[in-house]
Parts: sequence; C-alpha cells; structure tokens
Amino acid sequence: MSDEGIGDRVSSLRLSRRDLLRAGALGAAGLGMATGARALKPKQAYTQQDGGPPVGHEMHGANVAVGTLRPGGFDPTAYLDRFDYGVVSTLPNGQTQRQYHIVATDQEIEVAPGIFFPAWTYNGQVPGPTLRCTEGDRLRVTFVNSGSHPHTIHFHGIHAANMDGVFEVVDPGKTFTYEFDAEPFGLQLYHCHAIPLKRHIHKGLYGTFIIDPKAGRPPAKEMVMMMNGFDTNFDGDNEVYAVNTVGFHYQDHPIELKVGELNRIYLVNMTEFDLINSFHLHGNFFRVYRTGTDLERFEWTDNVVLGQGERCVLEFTFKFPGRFMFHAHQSEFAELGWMGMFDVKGALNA
Ligand SMILES: [Cu+2]
Repeated sequence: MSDEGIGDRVSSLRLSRRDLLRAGALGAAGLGMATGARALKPKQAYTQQDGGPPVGHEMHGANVAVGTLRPGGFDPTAYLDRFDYGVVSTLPNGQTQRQYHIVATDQEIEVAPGIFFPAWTYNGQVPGPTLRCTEGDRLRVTFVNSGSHPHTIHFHGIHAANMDGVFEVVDPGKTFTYEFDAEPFGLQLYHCHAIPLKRHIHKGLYGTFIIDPKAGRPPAKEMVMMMNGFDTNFDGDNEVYAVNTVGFHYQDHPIELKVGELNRIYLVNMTEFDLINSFHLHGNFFRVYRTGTDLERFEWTDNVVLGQGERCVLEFTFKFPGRFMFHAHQSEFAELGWMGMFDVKGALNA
C-alpha cells in the first residue's frame, strides 16, 4: 500500500474514533443507548464526517470498540480466573461445607466503552461470581434479594426439588438459603428462574458454577468464558455480543498464553434471543469435553456450537507463538463484539 493510502486509512480511523467517542459519551449520559451501541458497528468506523457517507473502502477484521471502560467497574480480564470457593468448614460427618453469599441488585453495567446497560446482577456483576467447589461438598448458598423484582437462583446439578430455585420465588427484601451436595462434577451454571425467564436472564442474572472432580483436572491456565449478549435498546435483539460482557475486550486486551502450556476454557453460553452461539479458535484445535462431566471422551475440533445453557470444557496447547483470534463463528456476533485475541509467547514448540 502506498504512503498516501495508509494516510487515508489513518485519518479516516482518527475521524471515526472521535465520532465513536462522541457516540459513546451520548450513551454514557443516558441520552441514547442505541446511539452508543452503534459505535460497535463496522460501518460507523468509516464515516468521513458527522452523518457523512461511508468511505469507499472497507477494512476487514478491524472492528473496534473505542475508548476505555469506566474505572472501578467489571474487569473481564480479572474475571477469567477469579473463583469463589466460599467460606470453608468441615461438618461433623467429615464433609467439606462451602458457604456462599449472593445478593441480587439492580445495577448499571458497561458493556462496551461508554455503553451502559441497566442490568440485574448477582453480587453487582455480570456474569455473577464463578462459584467453585469439589464433587461431594455440601453447599450452602445464602441468597439475598436486594433488587426491585422477585428473583431466584436455579443451579444446574442434582438436588432436591425445593432447592431448585424455581417455585420458591424470593421477593425483594427477602432471603433464601439453598443447600445441596455438589454433584455431578463438571461445568454447571446458575441463573435466575423467575418469570418472564427471558427477561430475567437477559438482564444479567447468571453465572458459572464449577464442580471439580475429586482428583482434579491436570494443571492448566484456566479461563472462564461466558458467551453473552445485550439488548441495549430493548427491541428483543442483541446490539452487543461478548465473552464476559464487554464487547471486544479481549481484542483490545489480548490474553497472554505460553507455547506448550495446557490451556483450559470453561465455556458457557447464556446468550438470550439467539438460538445458538459458538467458539472458534484460530491456528489450533481443541478438545471439547461436553458439560465437563467425562474426563476421557472428547471431540477434537476448532469450532464448537452451543445452545443457551449448554457448556463445555475446552483444552488446547499452542505449538506456534504469535497472535491468534478466537471468536463466534457467526460473523454478525463477531462484528458486534464477540471477538478476542490470544497472544502466545515463547518459541516454536517443535
Ligand atoms: Cu430474576
């Protein structure tokens, strides 16, 4: 490309970044979430001036979120391997007990720089905290509903009917304690089951729930990835897609991996409104352990498709150093935020 061509591209990007920041600021001021959401759409990145027509050329694979997140908010990078093991004690019968405390609140969250969404949260974040335990542990989860609507926590797993978080709806200001043994081992999840379910889930009431096998899994760099989306203008369709809530976060902040090191992703799909979501890895293949409930049987592929509520454990090792994309293989989702990058360090592992 000639210098002139590069100059054109740079100046159009610079213009677009100002435009996008302005759009984001509008969103931040609560004047137009839909306006803010458009900041994620690729065509907006190539507008010559305010309201002007798109520039004649496109730049593929260069969709961006512009600006930075408000300090002090949810950090998707920290969320990757932040596990809540609860308050641990031993019961008289020798069983390990883990006590968790979860509070539902109404809280505005940032789903892309300057784009805010009025969420309902578990412990002030979307997704909620990743609860982690070992198969056979006794779990006691105290749930306080400090939100404005009735909620519950419905855990996936094997437990009694009255611990299922469906019929025992917890009204605002009320408390409920769920108590059950952790089984089976695998990658579970939890979410609100109050009705209308679609609304309570898309507002953000869900989280990952890992039950480790008693002997554990092989040592690895572990990452929790919740595929989700946000309907920022409430038209029944998502405007922003992500893993772990913030569109394009891991593109702007690549996840560092090492050549030859085992990586493990706990992948969960809680995307509302769309029938499926998917995870595709570049330059590599991974093992897929469906629901994480079997340590032996797996599928060897580079793309896995999940319906809502489905999850799987992915394991892979990089042979080559460099930057490798991971993203939804639905191009629309990828362009609206569900796009990330691994930055693999080290020498070729021949
Ligand atoms: Cu709810």
